[in-house]
Amino acid sequence: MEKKWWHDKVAYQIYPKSFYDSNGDGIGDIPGIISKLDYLKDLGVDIVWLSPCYPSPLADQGYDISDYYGIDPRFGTMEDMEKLIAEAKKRDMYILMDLVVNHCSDEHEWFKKACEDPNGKYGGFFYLRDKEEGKRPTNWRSYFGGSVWDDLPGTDKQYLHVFHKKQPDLNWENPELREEVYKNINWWLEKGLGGFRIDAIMNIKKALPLHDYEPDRDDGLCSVRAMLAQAEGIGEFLGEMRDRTFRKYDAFSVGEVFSEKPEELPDFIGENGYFSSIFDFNATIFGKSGKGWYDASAITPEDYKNCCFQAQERVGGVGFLSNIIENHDQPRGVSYYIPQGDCCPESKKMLAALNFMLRGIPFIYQGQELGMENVPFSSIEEVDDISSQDEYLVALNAGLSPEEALDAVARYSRDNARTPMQWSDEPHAGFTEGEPWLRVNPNYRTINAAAEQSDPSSVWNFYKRLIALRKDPLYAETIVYGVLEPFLRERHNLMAYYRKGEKTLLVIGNYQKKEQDVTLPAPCKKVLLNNYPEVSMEGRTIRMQGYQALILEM
Ligand code: TEU
Ligand code: CA
Repeated sequence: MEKKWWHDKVAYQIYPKSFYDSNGDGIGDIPGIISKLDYLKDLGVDIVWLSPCYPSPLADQGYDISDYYGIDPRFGTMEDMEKLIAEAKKRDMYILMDLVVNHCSDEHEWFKKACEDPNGKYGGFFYLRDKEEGKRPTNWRSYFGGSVWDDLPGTDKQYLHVFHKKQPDLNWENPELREEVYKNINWWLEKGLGGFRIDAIMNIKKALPLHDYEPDRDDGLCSVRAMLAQAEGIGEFLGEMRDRTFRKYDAFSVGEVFSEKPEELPDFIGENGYFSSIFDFNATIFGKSGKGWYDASAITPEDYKNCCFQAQERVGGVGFLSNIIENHDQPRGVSYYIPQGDCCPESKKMLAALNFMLRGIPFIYQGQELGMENVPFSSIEEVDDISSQDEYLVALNAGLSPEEALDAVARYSRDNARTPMQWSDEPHAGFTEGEPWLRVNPNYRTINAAAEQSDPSSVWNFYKRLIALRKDPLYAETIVYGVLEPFLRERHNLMAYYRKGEKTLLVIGNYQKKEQDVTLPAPCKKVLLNNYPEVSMEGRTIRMQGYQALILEM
């Protein structure tokens, strides 16, 4: 396999609105990110992905872009962005921006022009259909609830939006639109970006001609996913985008890809794939229900193990997955993947080790390195996120009581990950000197960067050691390129695997509170990482403590 500059990197996702506020308006900003670059460098991060900071009405927190060539004044200026890229470069770091081109904002000038002249050039940038009284062009339900169709203001047409109504879908079938997208990507890459994370990209190809599918809820609508499953030919768009943009710059591109077909993996992330990498969402989507969040089933340690191993098997040596525990759309991983009541520094570190040592590119979401946890929501009024608000209504409509509905939403709410980063035990966790836009998690007095950086046994320092291990010249080749082989796969609540390359490493996590004995197949040369002070070993049998994680050189 041809080696690429990003293979051995460690990436970190920043949600700008909640990372660090430099000017006291309660909103995180780019100067704030610049001032924390040394913090990230110290941790060992190489690649920083910023969730969107383009001009936006923030209907979906920036995933609704009104100008692809700007920076939202709330986040800073273009000079700030250029400075961020330059400051990152000085530290051998790379900045990725978020490429949100399945849709724009209804406040983008393209959309405004489409409203003025739906039959003109910009009408062709969107999916427009003639409005018929009492009927929608198709019966698809948007990801955020309700029909995907809304009236195109001032016209007798309707437009398609698979997400929020303020996020009209762009028509990728139109070559003029595609040219605009490529021009914009190249414009940013010329500024020295390392690449892009590519949002919701599987939605750009619709199954044509548009038509109804079998309804899947009482609302008479069907999930837009039913249509996507029938869409063919997305590769033509993705290959063209790669050739016209990323490839020329040797840029890193990581796709938010939910529904690729297994046989298409080589096209997506193989040598000369459409993307450098795609996220592994196998554990993220486990147990989710077509009915809504309220109907989802919990994920157990066994499920988590199987999800990771299945994804690893599927990809094998074809390419590189990007491995995540959480992101801005998910609850906090430690609250989600660790059985209720067992969330503690040891279990957080175990989850970190098990995920981080998988083959692929590790992505850390801001605060994950501190072991930040879900938020104790006490009322739906405290929830800002549009997706959570919709899911609350879905749960109520399904007959749940308000308490039960809140409970379901609290477990999955995207706001769990969106509360301000916990920097210190100062007011508002040191995130802002003003009033934060979203309430800080009350546990910031104990879970915060300042406290953890000075505590050698903290979750933060464990992450730092994991990253250092990945970069250790003795082990880097094995951790980056070595094959993954499950060990004692059938053993209940044990997740263990080999990484075999120049060296042989064994990663073992006792995924439960109870201790459990593990007999090694061969002598262990060295303990590379341990989330406990000691290893209790008799002969070749290790008595693993509750949630103990070990990385051994064999
Ligand atoms: O998410 C795409 C996506 O599939 C989401 O619908 C996801 O399932 C949902 O957030 C769960 O509630 C991307 C972005 O990551 C997300 O923040 C945006 O809201 C969305 O695209 C629209 O741009
Ligand atoms: Ca600010």
